Amino acid sequence: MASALIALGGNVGDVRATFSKAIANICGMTQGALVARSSDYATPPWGDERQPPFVNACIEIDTSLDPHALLFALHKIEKKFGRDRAQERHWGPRTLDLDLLAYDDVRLDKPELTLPHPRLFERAFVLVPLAEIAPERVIAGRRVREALEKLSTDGIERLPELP
Ligand code: A4P
Ligand code: MG
Repeated sequence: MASALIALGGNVGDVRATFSKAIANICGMTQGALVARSSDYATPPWGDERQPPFVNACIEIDTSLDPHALLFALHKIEKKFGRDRAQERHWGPRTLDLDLLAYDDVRLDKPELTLPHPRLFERAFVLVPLAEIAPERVIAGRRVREALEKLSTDGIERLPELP
């Protein structure tokens, strides 16, 4: 079994409900066991500010799929929850974005799959939820908690648990 860290994001529709269903699908489709799930966070849009705020979260799963098969499953789940890559713009609004942040200590440098995720350390909307579930994890030589200390977390708010 390998440990995979996955970031969830979205800003179209009932994103928190989508996350709950998507996480159940991720565990089902990836033969994965949920190890940890962060809180949901409301986050200001990054990259392209002309869009509504996002909800972001991170999970850790144990999975027997290899990294490519795991990413393929994540893309299928994005599509199932209404993501249409043909209709969207880069960094623009979407129902569900699933990024593979890290897979054990695997390093890959392919356009279709780069591991660890190349923009992970620039993004407080990823590191805040990740630091909640894996503060001491070292990814590409950097400890998650310390990487987060370098970023501004302005405007990021932890959302209360859903009833
Ligand atoms: N790809 C390569 N490596 C990976 C990996 N480790 N995980 C490839 C996932 N995908 C990977 O992905 C584009 C291609 O990257 C895929 O075909 C995949 O094979 P994408 O998710 O369609 O790309 P994107 O979303 O347009 O770009 P990018 O850079 O992944 O950006 P984001 O972060 O996904 O952009 N602001 C806030 N607050 N919260 C957000 O969640 N998200 C975005 C979307 C913009 N601003 C945001 C948020
Ligand atoms: Mg993405």
